[in-house]
Amino acid sequence: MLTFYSEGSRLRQARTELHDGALVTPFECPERLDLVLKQLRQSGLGEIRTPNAYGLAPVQAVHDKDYVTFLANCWTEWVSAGHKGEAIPNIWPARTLRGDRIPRAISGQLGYYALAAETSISEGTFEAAMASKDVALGAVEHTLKTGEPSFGLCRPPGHHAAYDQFGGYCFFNNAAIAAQRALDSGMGRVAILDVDFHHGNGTQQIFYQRDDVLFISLHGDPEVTFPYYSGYADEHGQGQGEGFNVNYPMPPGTSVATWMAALDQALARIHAAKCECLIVSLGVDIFVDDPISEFTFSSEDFTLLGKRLAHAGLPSVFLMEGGYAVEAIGVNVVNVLQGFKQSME
Ligand code: OKP
Ligand code: ZN
Repeated sequence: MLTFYSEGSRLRQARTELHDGALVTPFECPERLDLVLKQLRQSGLGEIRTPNAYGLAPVQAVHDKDYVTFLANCWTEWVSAGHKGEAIPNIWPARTLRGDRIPRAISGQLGYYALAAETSISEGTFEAAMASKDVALGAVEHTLKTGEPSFGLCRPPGHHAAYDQFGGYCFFNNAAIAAQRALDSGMGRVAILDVDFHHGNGTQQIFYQRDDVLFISLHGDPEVTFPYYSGYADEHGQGQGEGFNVNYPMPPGTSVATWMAALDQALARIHAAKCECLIVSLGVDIFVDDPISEFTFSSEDFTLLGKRLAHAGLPSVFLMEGGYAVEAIGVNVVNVLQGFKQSME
């Protein structure tokens, strides 16, 4: 199985994340790449390739043009406005304010385009987001061409990024960009299965009114976990998209057996909807020792997950989402991929 990876992903070197009322070193850090690359190299899973540069068109196929321009210019504008730290929003068009204006000042634009405050924009963030979507596109192109599975070691992650909003460590929605590419190449319907601990609110929002992408997410109950305002079981999709969005929220501490039972339901829906290709938003923050998440996967459970995903029998693309600074993230990712590879017929 090929892996796609870009050195450009290292250009995101943020120093600050708003966490527990303090500015801390971000959990979503470049060392995550090293941990995964190290295990991939030891595993003999397959070659690691650098993707082509695919430009902005595939980004603009799922994101707002003005949002992309905002991300491209944000750091420069922030610095030239004289701000000292990294770009962090501190006001939003909240429910009682106007949501129909995009202010001229970068501080006003930040709140307009942000859905959360933990994620700063730093020098190189846009360039890293570009590299990350190229990784996703390289992976999906390879799978479309060969039918073989592929792994995109995306960083920064993507599943919280919506049509015109960043947050939750995400800027461009890599899975959505890859799914759109698969549709544009002639696929009739694509499934995106999001196994990250956090609900993939961005992916849900991008495809909410569409029936050509089936979005299914297993995640921590938003009543008590990020992103709080999305990911409930009654979000089914809208209009044409009715029935093509499925959420399985589960409480903190949920057993692997319960989680796997939800996965089986998800796979049955993917089969019933006649999806032609599977994109997995692969967050390994469901690991028991993840520092910011509350599910209970062991490293061996990830092998089991890979095996079950192979039973769907679809051309599959794995795209990295979350999983934080613990040595085990490399092992856990490789276990999914090895489990998948071993179970393919
Ligand atoms: C990104 B991805 C934890 C607060 C959570 C943001 C989490 C972003 C997760 N105390 N803050 O889905 O792994
Ligand atoms: Zn997550």
